[in-house]
This record gives sequence, structure tokens and C-alpha cells, in this order.
Amino acid sequence: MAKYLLVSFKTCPWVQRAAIVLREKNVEFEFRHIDRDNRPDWFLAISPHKKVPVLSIDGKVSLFESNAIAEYLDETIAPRLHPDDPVLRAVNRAWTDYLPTFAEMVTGSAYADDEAEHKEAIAQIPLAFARLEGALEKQGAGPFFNGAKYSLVDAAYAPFLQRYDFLDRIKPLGVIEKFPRVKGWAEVLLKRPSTHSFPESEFEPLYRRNVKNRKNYLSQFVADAAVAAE
Ligand SMILES: N[C@@H](CCC(=O)N[C@@H](CS)C(=O)NCC(=O)O)C(=O)O
Repeated sequence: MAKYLLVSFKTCPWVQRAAIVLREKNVEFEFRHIDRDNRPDWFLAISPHKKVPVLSIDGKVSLFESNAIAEYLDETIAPRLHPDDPVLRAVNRAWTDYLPTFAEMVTGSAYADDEAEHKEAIAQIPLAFARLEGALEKQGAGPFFNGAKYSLVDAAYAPFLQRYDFLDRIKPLGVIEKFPRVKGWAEVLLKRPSTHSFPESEFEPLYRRNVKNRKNYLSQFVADAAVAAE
């Protein structure tokens, strides 16, 4: 088996997506967390956009961009997470293409500088959830995006549905309740062990610390006691 090294910032959802795919495929990998504010030279040399995730394979090839990494892992390691049917596969890819837009709409409120910007950002969330609610309705019964079988779409959305949950606990958003399919999907994905790179009791305080340190509108709603220690 090849040696996989996944280079990461601890709370990066795009890294989490790649880690989920590795876990779904039962692949052993080294998880190496680097400091966002002090990216080492060896990392800068293998990451064209200076971003994580990077997946280094046998120290010979370095893949970047979470979608490309997920697709590569799916092509090379069983079990196949993409559907066999080409039409379904195209539909799945269309929805993983929507992920960056979804991510920005659902988690944009975490970056708002003031109350007005925050309100504007949370007004986007129902639009993103409505798109997914429609997609889930078309896809069928659940519990996963394609039904009974877990897919790359599930791996892609899980980190961002988790971020929604975190944000909802910092300052209640109350949006997901209006989208029962998205809500049910999120619940199933958050219960799935592969979603989690760290114990949940550690990860949420870490996320909160990031929000607090950002010193923007939302930071004031994070209680000191609810953040991870430095
Ligand atoms: N499209 C990229 C996004 C990756 C990304 O934005 N990573 C963030 C951390 S969560 C990053 O490395 N940011 C550093 C920077 O922008 O300089 C992917 O899917 O892998």
C-alpha cells in the first residue's frame, strides 16, 4: 500500500473532506497539521496555491484541491464511492461542483464584520439549503445523498453541514429546521465516524477559538469558557 501524507490546518473543512474519503476507504494515512501563519518551506514547495489539503503519495507526488484528491482516491482505492451509472455519476459531480458556493453561503456569516453584514450573510443560507433540499428530494429516500450507499457527495458536504451546526450553537440561525431532508442528511452525516478527524469535544472548542480569534462580528458571541486552550 502506498504511503499517504495529508497536510492540514486542523480546522480546515477542505482537508476534512479528503480525510473523510481516506477513512471511508480504510486507508492508513499520516495526518500532518501545519501552522497557517507559518507554513513551512517543504509545504510551500508542494502546494501550488499555498493551500491545504495536499496529499503526498510515497513522497513522490503531491495532489492538491480537495475535489481532485477525492476523485483520485476514488479511482484508485476500493470501495468505489461514485455511482456506477454514468448519469448518476454526472449528477453527483454536479453537486460536488456546487460545494464551494454552498460553503460560502452557509458559513459566510462567520466572516461578517458587522451586524448588517452578518444579517446579509445568514439570508443566503436558506437559498443554499433549498437547492440541496430539492436535490435530495430528486435523489430519493436517503439516508445518504444517493440513498443507501455513501458517496463522495456525502463526504464533500459533511464538513460544511457540521460548520452550520457549530455556527447555530454560537448564535442561533434556525434555518435547517425548515429543510427536513437537509436536516436529516446532516444528522446522519454528523453521526458517521468518518466525518470526524478529532473527538467532537475537542473540535468544536477549536472551531470556536478560531471564530473568537477572528475578532469580527460573531466573535463577541463566543464565550471564553467555550474555546479550546492555546
Ligand atoms: N478549493 C480548495 C480550497 C482549500 C482552502 O481554501 N484551504 C484553506 C484552508 S481551509 C487554505 O489553505 N487557505 C490558505 C490561504 O488561502 O492562503 C480545496 O478544495 O482544496
